[in-house]
Amino acid sequence: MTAEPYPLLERIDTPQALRELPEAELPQLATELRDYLLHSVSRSGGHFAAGLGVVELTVALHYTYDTPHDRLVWDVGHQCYPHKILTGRREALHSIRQQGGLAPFPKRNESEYDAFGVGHSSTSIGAALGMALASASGQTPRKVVAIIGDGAMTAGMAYEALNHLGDARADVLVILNDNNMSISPNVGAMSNYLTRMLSGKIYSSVREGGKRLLKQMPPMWELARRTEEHVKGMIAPGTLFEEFGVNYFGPVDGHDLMDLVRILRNLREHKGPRLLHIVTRKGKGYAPAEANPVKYHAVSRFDPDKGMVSGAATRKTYTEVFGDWICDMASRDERLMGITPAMREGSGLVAFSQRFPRRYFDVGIAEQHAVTLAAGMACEGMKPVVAIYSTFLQRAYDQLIHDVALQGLPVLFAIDRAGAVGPDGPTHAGAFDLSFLRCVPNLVIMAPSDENECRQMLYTGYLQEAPACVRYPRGRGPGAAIETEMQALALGKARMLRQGHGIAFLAFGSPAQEALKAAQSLGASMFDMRFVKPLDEDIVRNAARSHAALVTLEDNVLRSGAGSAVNECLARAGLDTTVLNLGLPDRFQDHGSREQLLAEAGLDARGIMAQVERLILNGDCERPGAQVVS
Ligand SMILES: Cc1ncc(C[n+]2csc(CCOP(=O)(O)OP(=O)(O)O)c2C)c(N)n1
Repeated sequence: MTAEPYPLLERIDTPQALRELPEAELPQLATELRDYLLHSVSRSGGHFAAGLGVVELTVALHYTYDTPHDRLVWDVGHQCYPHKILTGRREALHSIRQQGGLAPFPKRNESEYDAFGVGHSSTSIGAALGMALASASGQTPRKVVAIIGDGAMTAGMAYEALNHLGDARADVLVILNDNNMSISPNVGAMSNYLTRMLSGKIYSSVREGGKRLLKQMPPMWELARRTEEHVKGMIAPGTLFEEFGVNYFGPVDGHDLMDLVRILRNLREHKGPRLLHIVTRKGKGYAPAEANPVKYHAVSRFDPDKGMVSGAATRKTYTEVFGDWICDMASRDERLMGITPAMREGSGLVAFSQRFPRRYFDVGIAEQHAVTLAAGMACEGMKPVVAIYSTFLQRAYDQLIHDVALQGLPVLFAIDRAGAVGPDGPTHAGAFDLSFLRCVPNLVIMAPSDENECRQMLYTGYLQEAPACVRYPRGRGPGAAIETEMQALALGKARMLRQGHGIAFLAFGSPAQEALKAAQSLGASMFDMRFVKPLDEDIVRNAARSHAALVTLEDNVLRSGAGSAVNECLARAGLDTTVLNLGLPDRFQDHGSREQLLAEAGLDARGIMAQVERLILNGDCERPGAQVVS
């Protein structure tokens, strides 16, 4: 960046300084803020297009609300970069998502301006309502604003909170940031409804009318009355939000900063549940991002003058392996239905959605519904495949147990981003699925050690007459040759990768590659366990009898994970073998690269060797049943 290209922005170290600026300088500040965001994120990578879309809104909010006393609750939080810049973190923005740097999302212990920690979507209205009710119960009076996108408005949680908000009559302003985009183009009846509201004559007349109202700057009650009547009259009979008991204002242009300031000033003085509908453009102000907001939702580093250029990849990611498999499988079996909760790109379903549009279902950010929908399809003889990130499957846990597993329905869960995820931080960690899945009856759980195994496991799971899960990590595998032919694996059977002596490594999924290196150096035996459930208990018992010690490895928290399954098996068999369990620690790991997080957990070859030497070779290892936390 050139020296001092941001004369106004560089003076804003706190929102207080922003509030001291004359209103006339705000547009210039917004221009600088947008430019700063572009240049910083193009150097660091990170979430981008959503932030560009809320530059004016962020300036207007901090200008009109008394932050941090008043609470701004950002939904998902991927759009919070401008907020971080204006709240004392400008200079640190370049470090975002890197180990030791700024967190990728709002985080309460990073800044007093981050009122609520986020990462998973659609929590903002509920959290804001909680804060408003706390404030109303005699605590410090304050204003609370929830900022939620139209994508995040596809989730059940948002409606559960609206339902409560309208009834509680609590003092919350919800700002609906409508850009007609989720990560992909937004879907669903709500999205269609918002589009209809904005279309054609209704929108322009409301907008023009709204502007006239605002220019006259009437006293608040008058504005409220007239705006309400106006909106009721124009869009009526009452918006959906009003049916919920939430006063609706809008739609207004979310890039007209001066209007936003005036509207927010008025709404701030208003009481009760109210919703301001703003219309913005995702990627606003950077032409490549406006043209392709999906591509610029989250970016790696790029040259602002040239835009993002995709590099030629040599090895396939696990996501791509899944994307190829589901297309191959769908062309063989017409019963296959592919389901994603709003993650078409991230889950590798773009080709499937294009080739099999009638069997492709993007249900919006609705993980719970995605799983129950699959259960319903399975009841009728279909073969649903739910493509879901490990972290988001947490949302659908009851549906997985109650709707799928309990009924023994053949739903295949393709669980992406399992294990350490990396730059998105603890909100997106896939560290828990083995623990929370292993205890559910009727499930088959597989973890591939390479790309080909992933493909064969997906096929194996698909053939089951019961629910099955394949959990695979973010990024690329070791580069195994992928067989086009699909072959079902023997259920619950591990495979030996190396015959050694003394120590046996039992690896579950992706740590197998690093474990193999360690096993080679130590002359140890090595098993690719493949199945976390059913566990290959014969292999476990035999390995325990023929080796002095076992080392289990998994890309999952140690607590209740695959290593625990081995410990339980040994305890049941009365085997007193020395066991070292390696896996992710019993704490939330901060953001960093996936490799850094794995190394931090001692799951790289070096870490594995060091722990084995310390804990086994020095005779310092705990007995089976006890966890050795790295
Ligand atoms: C529970 C959950 N599921 C999926 C995601 C992944 N995700 C992050 S942002 C996003 C789209 C959000 O769209 P919207 O709220 O409209 O914000 P925009 O990016 O359009 O500004 C999705 C699906 C998530 N964060 N949380």
